[in-house]
Amino acid sequence: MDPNGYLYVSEPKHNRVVRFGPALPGDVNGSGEVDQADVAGFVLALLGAPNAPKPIEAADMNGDACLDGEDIDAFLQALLAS
Ligand SMILES: [Ca+2]
Ligand SMILES: [Ca+2]
Repeated sequence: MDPNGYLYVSEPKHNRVVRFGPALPGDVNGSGEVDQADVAGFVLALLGAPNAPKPIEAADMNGDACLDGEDIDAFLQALLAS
């Protein structure tokens, strides 16, 4: 995912790169907004649970490519701002 929140998925078979986005940080269920429905998925992603929603990068709030406690604050703020 690039700094603007776009997600790139390459399709070598079709010789192209598909761009998704902009992805909304914290919107782990892809509904277009960060709300209470994202809380469970965010926690699962944070814990690295096998049934976490994909892409788990959606839960990476600060864009440092890892999910950790530093993302919790930003997630809560996005949640409260919704
Ligand atoms: Ca959502
Ligand atoms: Ca992070």
